Amino acid sequence: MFDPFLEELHQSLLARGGLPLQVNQDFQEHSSIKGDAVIRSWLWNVPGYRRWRVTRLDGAEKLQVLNSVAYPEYCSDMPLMGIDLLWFGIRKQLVAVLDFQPLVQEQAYFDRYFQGLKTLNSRFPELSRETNMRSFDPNRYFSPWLLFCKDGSGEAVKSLPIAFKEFLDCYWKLQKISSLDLSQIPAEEVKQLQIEYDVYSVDRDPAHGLFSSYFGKSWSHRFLHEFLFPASS
Ligand code: BLA
Repeated sequence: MFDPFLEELHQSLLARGGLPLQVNQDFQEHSSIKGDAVIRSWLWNVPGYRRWRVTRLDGAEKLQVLNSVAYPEYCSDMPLMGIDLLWFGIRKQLVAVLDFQPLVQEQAYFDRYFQGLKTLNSRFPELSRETNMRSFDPNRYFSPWLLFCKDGSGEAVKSLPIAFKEFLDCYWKLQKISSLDLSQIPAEEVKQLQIEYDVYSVDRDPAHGLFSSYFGKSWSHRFLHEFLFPASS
Protein backbone atom coordinates (compact mmCIF):
# COMPACT_ATOMS: atom_id res chain seq x y z
CA MET A 1 0.00 0.00 0.00
CA PHE A 2 2.97 2.35 0.32
CA ASP A 3 4.17 1.97 -3.28
CA PRO A 4 2.65 5.30 -4.39
CA PHE A 5 4.45 6.97 -1.46
CA LEU A 6 7.73 5.32 -2.42
CA GLU A 7 7.22 6.49 -5.99
CA GLU A 8 6.42 10.03 -4.84
CA LEU A 9 9.55 10.10 -2.69
CA HIS A 10 11.82 8.73 -5.41
CA GLN A 11 10.39 11.14 -8.02
CA SER A 12 10.90 13.98 -5.61
CA LEU A 13 14.55 12.92 -5.07
CA LEU A 14 15.15 12.67 -8.82
CA ALA A 15 13.64 16.12 -9.35
CA ARG A 16 16.13 17.53 -6.81
CA GLY A 17 19.10 16.06 -8.65
CA GLY A 18 19.25 12.86 -6.59
CA LEU A 19 21.22 9.91 -7.98
CA PRO A 20 20.72 6.35 -6.78
CA LEU A 21 23.78 4.76 -5.17
CA GLN A 22 24.69 1.10 -4.99
CA VAL A 23 23.41 -0.57 -1.81
CA ASN A 24 25.37 -3.46 -0.31
CA GLN A 25 23.91 -6.62 -1.86
CA ASP A 26 22.94 -8.09 1.47
CA PHE A 27 20.70 -5.10 2.21
CA GLN A 28 19.47 -4.22 -1.28
CA GLU A 29 16.81 -6.90 -1.21
CA HIS A 30 16.31 -9.60 1.36
CA SER A 31 13.55 -12.16 1.90
CA SER A 32 12.22 -13.28 5.24
CA ILE A 33 13.00 -16.72 6.62
CA LYS A 34 9.46 -17.94 5.94
CA GLY A 35 9.30 -16.22 2.56
CA ASP A 36 6.34 -14.07 3.61
CA ALA A 37 8.10 -10.69 3.38
CA VAL A 38 10.66 -8.83 1.30
CA ILE A 39 12.66 -5.83 2.43
CA ARG A 40 14.26 -3.51 -0.14
CA SER A 41 16.47 -0.50 0.45
CA TRP A 42 17.81 2.40 -1.56
CA LEU A 43 20.50 4.99 -0.97
CA TRP A 44 20.50 8.36 -2.71
CA ASN A 45 23.16 10.92 -3.37
CA VAL A 46 21.21 14.17 -3.10
CA PRO A 47 22.79 17.64 -3.30
CA GLY A 48 22.92 19.08 0.22
CA TYR A 49 22.64 15.71 1.97
CA ARG A 50 25.36 13.37 3.10
CA ARG A 51 23.04 10.35 3.24
CA TRP A 52 19.46 9.68 2.22
CA ARG A 53 18.18 6.18 2.81
CA VAL A 54 14.85 4.58 1.97
CA THR A 55 13.49 1.19 3.04
CA ARG A 56 10.33 -0.59 1.97
CA LEU A 57 9.14 -3.76 3.69
CA ASP A 58 6.43 -5.71 1.91
CA GLY A 59 4.84 -8.32 4.13
CA ALA A 60 1.70 -8.61 1.95
CA GLU A 61 -1.58 -8.09 3.80
CA LYS A 62 0.03 -8.57 7.22
CA LEU A 63 2.55 -5.74 7.24
CA GLN A 64 3.61 -2.83 5.06
CA VAL A 65 6.38 -0.35 5.87
CA LEU A 66 7.98 2.68 4.30
CA ASN A 67 10.87 4.21 6.22
CA SER A 68 13.28 6.97 5.24
CA VAL A 69 15.83 9.25 6.86
CA ALA A 70 17.68 12.20 5.30
CA TYR A 71 20.93 13.39 6.86
CA PRO A 72 21.91 16.90 5.71
CA GLU A 73 25.57 17.72 5.11
CA TYR A 74 27.43 18.70 8.26
CA CYS A 75 27.74 22.29 7.09
CA SER A 76 23.96 22.66 7.53
CA ASP A 77 22.23 22.45 10.90
CA MET A 78 18.88 21.61 9.25
CA PRO A 79 16.78 18.95 10.95
CA LEU A 80 16.99 15.39 9.67
CA MET A 81 13.92 14.22 7.81
CA GLY A 82 12.26 11.15 9.27
CA ILE A 83 9.49 9.03 7.76
CA ASP A 84 8.11 5.89 9.38
CA LEU A 85 4.86 4.56 7.86
CA LEU A 86 3.51 1.20 8.97
CA TRP A 87 0.34 -0.68 8.13
CA PHE A 88 -0.60 -3.60 10.35
CA GLY A 89 -3.14 -5.63 8.37
CA ILE A 90 -4.42 -7.82 11.21
CA ARG A 91 -5.43 -4.88 13.40
CA LYS A 92 -6.11 -2.68 10.36
CA GLN A 93 -3.98 0.01 11.91
CA LEU A 94 -1.91 2.75 10.35
CA VAL A 95 1.05 4.00 12.36
CA ALA A 96 2.41 7.09 10.66
CA VAL A 97 5.26 9.29 11.83
CA LEU A 98 6.54 12.21 9.75
CA ASP A 99 8.89 14.68 11.34
CA PHE A 100 11.67 17.15 10.77
CA GLN A 101 13.91 15.70 13.41
CA PRO A 102 15.54 18.60 15.27
CA LEU A 103 19.21 18.46 16.23
CA VAL A 104 18.50 20.58 19.30
CA GLN A 105 15.41 21.52 21.27
CA GLU A 106 15.85 25.29 21.25
CA GLN A 107 13.27 27.99 20.58
CA ALA A 108 15.45 29.91 18.09
CA TYR A 109 16.06 26.66 16.16
CA PHE A 110 12.34 25.85 16.12
CA ASP A 111 11.56 29.40 14.97
CA ARG A 112 14.00 29.03 12.10
CA TYR A 113 12.94 25.65 10.76
CA PHE A 114 9.48 24.67 11.96
CA GLN A 115 6.96 27.24 10.71
CA GLY A 116 5.97 25.02 7.78
CA LEU A 117 5.61 21.82 9.79
CA LYS A 118 3.62 23.68 12.44
CA THR A 119 1.08 24.73 9.79
CA LEU A 120 0.96 21.22 8.33
CA ASN A 121 0.37 19.73 11.76
CA SER A 122 -2.61 22.01 12.40
CA ARG A 123 -4.09 21.24 8.96
CA PHE A 124 -4.05 17.47 9.53
CA PRO A 125 -5.32 16.87 13.07
CA GLU A 126 -6.24 13.27 12.17
CA LEU A 127 -2.53 12.63 11.56
CA SER A 128 -1.39 14.39 14.70
CA ARG A 129 -3.47 12.79 17.42
CA GLU A 130 -0.96 10.42 18.95
CA THR A 131 1.11 11.75 21.82
CA ASN A 132 2.19 8.58 23.56
CA MET A 133 5.75 7.45 22.75
CA ARG A 134 6.75 4.25 24.45
CA SER A 135 10.26 3.67 23.23
CA PHE A 136 11.48 7.08 22.10
CA ASP A 137 11.86 10.24 24.16
CA PRO A 138 9.59 12.86 22.51
CA ASN A 139 12.08 15.56 23.53
CA ARG A 140 15.03 14.00 21.76
CA TYR A 141 15.24 14.25 17.98
CA PHE A 142 11.46 14.77 17.71
CA SER A 143 9.71 18.08 17.22
CA PRO A 144 6.56 19.27 18.96
CA TRP A 145 4.86 19.40 15.53
CA LEU A 146 5.51 15.91 14.23
CA LEU A 147 2.68 14.18 12.40
CA PHE A 148 2.09 11.07 14.48
CA CYS A 149 -0.95 8.81 14.47
CA LYS A 150 -1.96 5.28 15.34
CA ASP A 151 -5.24 5.05 13.57
CA GLY A 152 -7.60 2.15 13.02
CA SER A 153 -10.54 4.17 11.73
CA GLY A 154 -9.35 4.65 8.15
CA GLU A 155 -9.60 8.41 8.51
CA ALA A 156 -5.84 9.02 8.59
CA VAL A 157 -5.22 6.73 5.58
CA LYS A 158 -7.36 9.06 3.47
CA SER A 159 -5.39 12.21 4.16
CA LEU A 160 -1.94 10.61 4.22
CA PRO A 161 -1.18 10.95 0.46
CA ILE A 162 -1.72 14.69 0.40
CA ALA A 163 -0.03 15.25 3.77
CA PHE A 164 2.95 13.16 2.62
CA LYS A 165 3.43 15.24 -0.52
CA GLU A 166 3.14 18.50 1.36
CA PHE A 167 5.50 17.23 4.04
CA LEU A 168 8.18 16.56 1.41
CA ASP A 169 7.63 19.94 -0.29
CA CYS A 170 7.88 21.62 3.08
CA TYR A 171 11.15 19.83 3.88
CA TRP A 172 12.74 20.93 0.59
CA LYS A 173 12.02 24.53 1.54
CA LEU A 174 14.23 24.20 4.62
CA GLN A 175 17.29 24.01 2.40
CA LYS A 176 16.57 27.56 1.27
CA ILE A 177 16.18 28.77 4.84
CA SER A 178 19.40 27.03 5.79
CA SER A 179 21.39 28.50 2.91
CA LEU A 180 20.08 32.05 3.34
CA ASP A 181 20.69 32.02 7.00
CA LEU A 182 24.13 30.53 7.65
CA SER A 183 24.13 27.42 9.79
CA GLN A 184 24.26 28.47 13.42
CA ILE A 185 25.48 25.18 14.85
CA PRO A 186 29.14 24.60 13.90
CA ALA A 187 29.75 21.69 11.50
CA GLU A 188 31.71 19.68 14.07
CA GLU A 189 28.77 19.89 16.48
CA VAL A 190 26.26 18.98 13.73
CA LYS A 191 28.41 15.92 13.02
CA GLN A 192 28.36 14.86 16.68
CA LEU A 193 24.58 15.39 16.90
CA GLN A 194 23.99 13.31 13.76
CA ILE A 195 26.21 10.54 15.12
CA GLU A 196 24.31 10.63 18.40
CA TYR A 197 21.07 10.32 16.44
CA ASP A 198 22.24 6.96 15.08
CA VAL A 199 23.59 5.77 18.44
CA TYR A 200 20.35 6.75 20.18
CA SER A 201 18.04 5.40 17.47
CA VAL A 202 19.68 2.02 17.11
CA ASP A 203 18.90 1.31 20.76
CA ARG A 204 15.39 2.76 20.84
CA ASP A 205 13.99 1.75 17.47
CA PRO A 206 11.05 -0.60 18.00
CA ALA A 207 11.90 -2.25 14.66
CA HIS A 208 14.31 -4.67 16.41
CA GLY A 209 11.73 -7.28 17.36
CA LEU A 210 9.86 -6.96 14.11
CA PHE A 211 13.00 -7.41 11.99
CA SER A 212 14.25 -10.34 14.06
CA SER A 213 10.97 -12.19 13.71
CA TYR A 214 11.03 -11.85 9.92
CA PHE A 215 14.74 -11.96 9.09
CA GLY A 216 16.48 -13.54 12.08
CA LYS A 217 18.65 -11.87 14.72
CA SER A 218 21.95 -11.83 12.89
CA TRP A 219 20.79 -10.18 9.64
CA SER A 220 18.60 -7.72 11.57
CA HIS A 221 21.47 -6.70 13.82
CA ARG A 222 23.68 -6.03 10.81
CA PHE A 223 20.93 -4.17 8.95
CA LEU A 224 20.25 -1.90 11.92
CA HIS A 225 23.92 -1.18 12.67
CA GLU A 226 25.34 -1.09 9.16
CA PHE A 227 22.52 0.30 7.02
CA LEU A 228 19.86 2.05 9.10
CA PHE A 229 22.15 3.68 11.67
CA PRO A 230 25.73 3.20 10.44
CA ALA A 231 27.28 5.76 12.80
CA SER A 232 26.20 3.54 15.69
CA SER A 233 28.92 0.97 15.09
C1 BLA B 1 7.09 3.13 15.91
N1 BLA B 1 8.36 1.88 14.13
C2 BLA B 1 7.50 1.97 15.21
C3 BLA B 1 7.05 0.65 15.53
C4 BLA B 1 7.65 -0.21 14.65
C5 BLA B 1 8.46 0.57 13.79
C6 BLA B 1 7.47 -1.71 14.57
C7 BLA B 1 6.06 0.30 16.65
C8 BLA B 1 4.66 0.39 16.07
C9 BLA B 1 3.58 0.08 17.07
O1 BLA B 1 3.17 0.98 17.79
O2 BLA B 1 3.11 -1.05 17.09
C10 BLA B 1 9.17 0.00 12.68
N2 BLA B 1 11.12 1.45 12.47
C11 BLA B 1 10.31 0.46 12.05
C12 BLA B 1 10.90 -0.08 10.85
C13 BLA B 1 12.03 0.65 10.59
C14 BLA B 1 12.17 1.58 11.60
C15 BLA B 1 10.37 -1.22 10.11
O3 BLA B 1 13.15 2.34 11.68
C16 BLA B 1 13.03 0.57 9.52
C17 BLA B 1 12.82 0.15 8.31
N3 BLA B 1 10.95 5.79 13.36
C18 BLA B 1 11.85 5.93 12.38
C19 BLA B 1 11.90 7.29 11.98
C20 BLA B 1 11.00 7.99 12.76
C21 BLA B 1 10.38 7.02 13.63
C22 BLA B 1 12.78 7.81 10.90
O4 BLA B 1 12.53 5.02 11.90
C23 BLA B 1 10.72 9.40 12.74
C24 BLA B 1 9.89 9.96 11.94
C25 BLA B 1 9.39 7.26 14.55
N4 BLA B 1 8.40 5.01 14.94
C26 BLA B 1 8.62 6.30 15.25
C27 BLA B 1 7.86 6.61 16.44
C28 BLA B 1 7.20 5.44 16.82
C29 BLA B 1 7.56 4.44 15.86
C30 BLA B 1 7.80 7.96 17.13
C31 BLA B 1 6.33 5.22 18.02
C32 BLA B 1 7.24 4.60 19.05
C33 BLA B 1 6.87 4.80 20.46
O5 BLA B 1 5.71 4.55 20.84
O6 BLA B 1 7.79 5.22 21.22
